[in-house]
Amino acid sequence: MKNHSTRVLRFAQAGLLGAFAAHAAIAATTMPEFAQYDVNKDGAVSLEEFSARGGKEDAFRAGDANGDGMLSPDEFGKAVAGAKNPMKGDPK
Ligand SMILES: [Ca+2]
Ligand SMILES: [Ca+2]
Repeated sequence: MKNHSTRVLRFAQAGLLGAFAAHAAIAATTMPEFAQYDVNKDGAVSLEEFSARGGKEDAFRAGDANGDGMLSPDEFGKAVAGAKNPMKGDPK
């Protein structure tokens, strides 16, 4: 009885870990190193932080959808994706 419930628990944990790892892998590809760019940890990447890591101002402007001069994690992902994609133009 005890053995059985332990095994089920382990299985559940493995499943959770697997799901978490997959999610982390997806997050890593969509927004690489956001935390590394966000030096002051205010949850947004400024142009200074972006260019300090070698980011191009063009990519920063392209990613800054709301034009507040800061990249949110979401905007950061777009800026990096745009920088990696040599094709300019509207992806839609
Ligand atoms: Ca910051
Ligand atoms: Ca912004």
